[in-house]
Amino acid sequence: MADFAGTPSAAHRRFAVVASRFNQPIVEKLVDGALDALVRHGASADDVDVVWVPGAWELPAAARRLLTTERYNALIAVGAVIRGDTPHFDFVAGEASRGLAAAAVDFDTPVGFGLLTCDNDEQAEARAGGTHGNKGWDAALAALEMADLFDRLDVTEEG
Ligand code: INI
Repeated sequence: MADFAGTPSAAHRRFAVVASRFNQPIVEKLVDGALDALVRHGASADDVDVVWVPGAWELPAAARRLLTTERYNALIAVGAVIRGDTPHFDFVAGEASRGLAAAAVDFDTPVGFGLLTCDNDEQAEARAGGTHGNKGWDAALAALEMADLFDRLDVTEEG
């Protein structure tokens, strides 16, 4: 029986953080968290790009555009969708989530999911470096582990 698991290592790998500007103060903290995770696991600044889009709705299209370049071992998507008085939240959060999942599967490349979908600002602050951690950091860690796992599985396929 073979057992496979990735270990988070950024060395000799390239990453892009794709971030949505809507609710920018919160999203900047998610970007900082993601970059901190990448650097702490061995990424060099030259191997990480940060790409900004207007809102979470635009994250999937940007992710797909980045993945077509084949420059990256993984992406980390970060953003913040905060519920308002209309059903708008459900459309933006739902399509952004679905689109990011589809991009990862369609391009066979990990996409860390650091998109906050919250009822209010307090919930978002708590998850952007507050009492519930930093979901940008968590998403980057998952992307690091998955990038390493995919490389290990590639070697197995070739062998
Ligand atoms: N985009 C977000 O990233 N978060 C939100 O909370 C949000 N709200 O509430 O509307 C939001 N809307 C903008 C949307 O993502 C698009 O940028 C816009 O519709 C233009 O295409």
